[in-house]
Amino acid sequence: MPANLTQQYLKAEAEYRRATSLEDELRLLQLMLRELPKHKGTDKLQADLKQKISRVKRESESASEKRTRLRIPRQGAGRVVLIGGPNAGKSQLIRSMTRAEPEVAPYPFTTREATPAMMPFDDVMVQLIDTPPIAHDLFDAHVQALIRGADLVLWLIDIGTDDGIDAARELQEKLNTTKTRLANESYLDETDVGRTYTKTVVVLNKIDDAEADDRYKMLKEFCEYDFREYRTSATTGEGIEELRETIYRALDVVRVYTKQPSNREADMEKPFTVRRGETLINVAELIHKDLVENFKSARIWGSEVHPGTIVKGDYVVHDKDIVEIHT
Ligand SMILES: Nc1nc2c(ncn2[C@@H]2O[C@H](COP(=O)(O)OP(=O)(O)OP(=O)(O)O)[C@@H](O)[C@H]2O)c(=O)[nH]1
Ligand SMILES: [Mg+2]
Repeated sequence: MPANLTQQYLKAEAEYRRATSLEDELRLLQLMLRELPKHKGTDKLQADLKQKISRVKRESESASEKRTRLRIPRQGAGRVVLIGGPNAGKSQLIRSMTRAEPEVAPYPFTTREATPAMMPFDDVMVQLIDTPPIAHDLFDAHVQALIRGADLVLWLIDIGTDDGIDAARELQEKLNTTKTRLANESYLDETDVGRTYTKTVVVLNKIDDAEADDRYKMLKEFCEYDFREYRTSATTGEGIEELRETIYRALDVVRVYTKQPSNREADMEKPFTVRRGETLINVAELIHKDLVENFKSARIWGSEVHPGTIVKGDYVVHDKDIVEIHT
């Protein structure tokens, strides 16, 4: 018996074959099932569709489980995400700035999953996240989410090989197809809901290569951007200290040390960090939620006040303030 498939069915089927996400596959399979004329001649097709639908549902469930598992908790004074084309040196840079030892290899696509590491700067720690490469056919949804939630993006460009220049352009084109964008400062686009811009600096890596200067000129011809640029060699260590300081400064945080009312000395080992312009209450939130509820006043020792000045919760903290909170 002929199936007499409708135009709507055939259209949905054609779209299904081109679908690139599980969500689209599911939606189109369900549409096909609805559009399918129900009679003896389509029994087998109906069964096939139902089977495919349950398979796609199972797959998308496990994909979302995986995403949840991959969620990386925020730690330290800020979150910095390293992105770049394949082989740019992201993992090597993480190795030279932290104690982590991600796999580094002379071939592309070595890093498969986003992985956090902690970078020390003075007496604070900053979270750096290594990511899988971005290429014309590859931009992990998890990496997109990480960029959107980052305080700073380091965009690594490989000026040690000609491929690095092509890869930089590919990354830029790929990003332009998404609602995730890079900019000099972070902000939300008010005219396009959901589009976010994340503060970014460019890291020109592999400056130890003999032809790095020529490649930089080539890069400027092929790739337009106005981010601040830093030059590094992740293998020799050149430029790394400057980059470390740049990262810390870009986060624009202040350090606050706490002192217990019963102790003479403050704990100068481990500061709390808040964004510049934030108040004592924001500091209290980091220490303990009870402290916020029961907050009465605080005494401050620091560069901007007389020693031991008594203040309220709306006091804007300064770098290296010592605070003694009273409840
Ligand atoms: N000469 C030179 N080689 C470098 C530098 N940084 C990284 N490399 C080399 O470049 C290759 C790739 O480094 P990775 O750190 O694995 O690159 P990646 O960006 O993490 O690569 P994927 O994980 O595949 O995206 C390795 O052979 C590194 O030793 C550098 O500054 N100079
Ligand atoms: Mg890597």
